[in-house]
Amino acid sequence: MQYFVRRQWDLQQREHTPPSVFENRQAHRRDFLKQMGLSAAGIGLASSVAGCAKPTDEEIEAAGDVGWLPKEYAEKYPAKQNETFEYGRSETAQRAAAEYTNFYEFSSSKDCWRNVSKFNPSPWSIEVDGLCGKPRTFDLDDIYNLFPLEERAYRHRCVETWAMCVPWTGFPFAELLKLVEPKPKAKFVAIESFVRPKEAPAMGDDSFPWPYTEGLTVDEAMNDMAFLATGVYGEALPKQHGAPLRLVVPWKYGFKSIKSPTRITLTERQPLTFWNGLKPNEYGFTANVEPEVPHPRWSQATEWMLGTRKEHDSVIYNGYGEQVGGLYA
Ligand SMILES: Nc1nc2c(c(=O)[nH]1)N[C@H]1C(S)=C(S)[C@@H](COP(=O)(O)O)O[C@H]1N2
Ligand SMILES: [Mo]
Repeated sequence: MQYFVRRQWDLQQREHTPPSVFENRQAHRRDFLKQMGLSAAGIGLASSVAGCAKPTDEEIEAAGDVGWLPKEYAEKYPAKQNETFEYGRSETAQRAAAEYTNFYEFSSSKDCWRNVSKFNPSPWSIEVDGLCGKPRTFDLDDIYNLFPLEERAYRHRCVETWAMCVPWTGFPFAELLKLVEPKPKAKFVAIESFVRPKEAPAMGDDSFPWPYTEGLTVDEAMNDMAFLATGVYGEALPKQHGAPLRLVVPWKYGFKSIKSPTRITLTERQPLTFWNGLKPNEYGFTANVEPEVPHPRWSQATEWMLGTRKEHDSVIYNGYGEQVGGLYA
């Protein structure tokens, strides 16, 4: 079976893809249909199917439903701010980050918050297995009890050129891995998300090779920057950000930061991963932020911030070269 997914922007060939292509696909689609000379009726239909009034902050907040985590947890497991991390830019508005998300299990059009109501992130468990001395399964209580939480201000750079600055709450991925004692033979971690088509409507689209999968080398996973986030903006993770927890690898393109994992396997060989398997020429396994290396369909030299659309030059390793450059020397 061939997993070729055609998107309207496959046809767009410019050096710098304008943010509108990623931010407002429906408008882009209308332009595209116009260019193709399609009738006004067709255009009207396309936009009426897609057209939705601008949601209120309350609607977006309610949809994210951070109530999946019992309120007492905030008191029982307070997070300490880690001052070593700074954005070097303005923080992204909470609403802007919650409204525009990539979570293909729920939608491929950024509006995942509209489709997460059936998703139930609690109870949850993560099985850790493969080449390790102490394989085990962690439930949410284990995770909250075992790992002291801290807050880190991180930049995030999606391969599609949008970016955000958000305060994640969580703990280093290394802390979890150390507990299972990886064997020297283990060179990679393979990470797998859930399969719940009844809770995640877009999983019914079987042109995608579900579950979503990602991977890192063990050295990358053990680097202090690799973070497992249980919250953002001082609250539990809204469902569309990857409740109940998600990986954050801020020196790599965003697709490496897998949401809602259920299984982590230590392996000797590089695992097959979701986007790398679908389109290997567009989405590499390593996928470090490298502004000099263009995506085959757009430049990676600049990025634009969610909410403000402010443009910035992109920076090698997303500006985290001091922390992770040694991994690639
Ligand atoms: N399970 C899963 N994880 C995922 C994705 C996804 O579709 N499914 N999208 C990735 C992409 S492309 C990006 S840019 C980030 C986006 O994180 P955010 O939507 O919380 O900002 O999540 C990543 N993690
Ligand atoms: Mo992304």
